[in-house]
Amino acid sequence: MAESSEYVPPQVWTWNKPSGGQFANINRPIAGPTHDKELPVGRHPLQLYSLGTPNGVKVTVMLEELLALGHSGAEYDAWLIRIGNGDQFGSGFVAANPNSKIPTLVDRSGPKPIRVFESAAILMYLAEKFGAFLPTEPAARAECLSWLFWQMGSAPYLGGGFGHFYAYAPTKIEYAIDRFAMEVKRQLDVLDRRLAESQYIAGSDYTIADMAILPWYGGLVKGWNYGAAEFLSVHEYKHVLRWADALLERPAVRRGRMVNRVSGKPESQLHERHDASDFDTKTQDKLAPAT
Ligand SMILES: N[C@@H](CCC(=O)N[C@@H](CS)C(=O)NCC(=O)O)C(=O)O
Repeated sequence: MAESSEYVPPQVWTWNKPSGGQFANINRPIAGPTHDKELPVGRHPLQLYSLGTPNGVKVTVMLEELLALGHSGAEYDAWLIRIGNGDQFGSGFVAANPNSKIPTLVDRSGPKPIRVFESAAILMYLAEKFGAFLPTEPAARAECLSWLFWQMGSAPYLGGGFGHFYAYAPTKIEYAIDRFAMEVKRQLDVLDRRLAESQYIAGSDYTIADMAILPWYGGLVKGWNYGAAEFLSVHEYKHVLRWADALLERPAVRRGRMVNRVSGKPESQLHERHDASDFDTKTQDKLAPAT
């Protein structure tokens, strides 16, 4: 292994220089707002403040699935939060989510707005509100929630660990990439073994556990995340690929993946969603270029 540079941590860490690497400009060691800005509010009961990242997509897929089932109360406005510009540090956003991360939901259907942050909390909130995609029978429910929280505990090793050091860090550190590649391959094997015996993650029904895991691990085996498909030999995870391909055929998954998306083909990007018809009329290829 290559020699690492001789960094000796000081007695007390201080924030005195940008850490380097992609996203360094939004990293801060303190919480709270940096500026005053109210959040916009649209006409629907549910207001989503998000971005089309793997964590954001979980929620837009869930909302599109609920609408596809006929739950009109799941109509939503999806507002774009550009985290690279620091929108998550506006005062209105921080009031809705003190952790300053997308996705964040505000339910305005009742007498008082209800804020919900953390993607798994949002998925559970919506599943319970509409009675869908979360089994009620105790064993099935336990299996679903176990996999949902498996995703919440595991994905930071994938994104913050592997993805960061493989794709974003300013220098390639063999020790860090080895450590997290090992863990991510182990996680993929966990999923592959599960999906060898089960059609969906939690059993024979499609649930919020599938919605949470798809954008992270499905995206990884499809080669969308970190350009790491070859490096991680993702073709080895045949059952994960079978499952991801099947889910990606679902119309609601296709729509959900377009919402708040700001990269990729123009026809796949619907920056904001305020009406079901926006998928046909407001994707980036249909909007006049800004002058
Ligand atoms: N555990 C959180 C993670 C959310 C998260 O990390 N969101 C990222 C984008 S995927 C974010 O908003 N980053 C902005 C920042 O760190 O300032 C969840 O699942 O909702």
